[in-house]
Amino acid sequence: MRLSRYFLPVLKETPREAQIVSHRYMLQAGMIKQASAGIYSWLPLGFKVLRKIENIVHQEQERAGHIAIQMPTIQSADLWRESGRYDAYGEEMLRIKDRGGREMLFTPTAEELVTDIFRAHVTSYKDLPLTLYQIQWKFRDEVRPRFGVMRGREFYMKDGYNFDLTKEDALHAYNRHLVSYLRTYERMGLQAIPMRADSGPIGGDDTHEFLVLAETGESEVFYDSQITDLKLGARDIDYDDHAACAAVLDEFTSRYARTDETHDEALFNEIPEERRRTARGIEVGQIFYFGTKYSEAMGALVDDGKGGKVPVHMGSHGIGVSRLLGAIIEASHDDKGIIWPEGVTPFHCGIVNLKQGDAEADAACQSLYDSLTALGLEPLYDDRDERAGAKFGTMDMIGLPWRITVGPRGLKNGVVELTSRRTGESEELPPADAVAKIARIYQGIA
Ligand code: P5A
Repeated sequence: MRLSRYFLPVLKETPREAQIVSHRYMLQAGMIKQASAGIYSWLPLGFKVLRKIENIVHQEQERAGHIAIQMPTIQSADLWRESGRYDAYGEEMLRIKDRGGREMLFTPTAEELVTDIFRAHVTSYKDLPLTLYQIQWKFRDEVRPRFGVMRGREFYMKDGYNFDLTKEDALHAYNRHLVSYLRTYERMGLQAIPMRADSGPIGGDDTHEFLVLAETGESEVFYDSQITDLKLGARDIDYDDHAACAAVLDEFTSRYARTDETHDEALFNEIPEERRRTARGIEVGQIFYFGTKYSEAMGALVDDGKGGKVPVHMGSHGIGVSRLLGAIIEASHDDKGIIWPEGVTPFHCGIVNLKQGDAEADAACQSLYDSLTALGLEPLYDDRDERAGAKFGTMDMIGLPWRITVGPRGLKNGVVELTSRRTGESEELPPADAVAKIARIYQGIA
């Protein structure tokens, strides 16, 4: 993409309404624009990152054997009456009437709708296990929408639902989700710690939230510092292997880590004092096992193979896809702007032409652009007629991990400059070597 033809409305001034850095940078980098309280338009740069995050989520869901569907955002109140949640959900639910006076709502989550799909089509244990998921907009009329996409009213969520014959199988689905979530967050450059939590309006006893530690997080968390040493890394866990998934759950949840909802001071104090940590965290996901809560209420039964009909065991699992943009920025920025991890960056690298209009510099930039593009990479070429300082400022704010700077002086010696956004370190090298280096960095990522 050439910056002169792109739509990147970078703000010169610091937006006053933003209280936390991710919100400020998302506005300043021209990623989002507020439409009304807690509701945002996604501008090109923000939309690109949202799509990258969404793709990672899809890939990891598919790897775990989960099947994508798409359910509507507007649902009938009748279904929610069957589960008893229409009244129980309270003011967070946006309720709408259609022209016939029928009560509808904008989905805050979709346990009821997916259970309705299941009961219409699945009648036998032979069709289990089954996990259906979607990535879809949700609406919750939060009392205090704030911090931009962190706590929106409209937000983008991956929501998945497992259907199993037995509790044991459903607990395997729970563990499998835990493993796949750890992988998903690590690919985005995040450490998200599973913590025992409270199930709230979704229900059930078993539930873990995934928290990214950040000073601006809304949740207070208590944990054993040893937990931050854990990493899934390159381990290739077989998602069908119950014992292997359960072992990961044990490894990642055996140490004390809880949100304030479930915090137990006495248990916490059993950890050696030097390992006790109190901090704040951003909740980027949550997994639930709630058994037959919805299947019993809504009659989602299957033949059990022994002549009987039994309600299926279920759980649901959510990732805050739009919130993740905020969480990643909170975890990865400096005072000049965002620093995108390679896995989610909107463009793979920037090309800065220090002397637009100079025949040699223009040709070198164009050639770099073509070579990178031919390799399947997406560069953002700042071809505007602007001062170098302004070009660097924009690149630093929007946070592309790599920048190639091209100027007549370097070109005389046959070199361009390659700079890491994270470390600030630069090296001079021939253009072809810069391209090769960037291609190597993104191998297996892009
Ligand atoms: C699990 C999927 C559920 O709704 N039902 C379907 C279950 N879980 S949850 O914890 O309530 O939400 C899942 C994740 O969505 C994100 N989230 C939000 N993101 C932005 N703004 C909001 N107002 C908001 N509310 C929830 C969180 O990341 C949460 O973990």
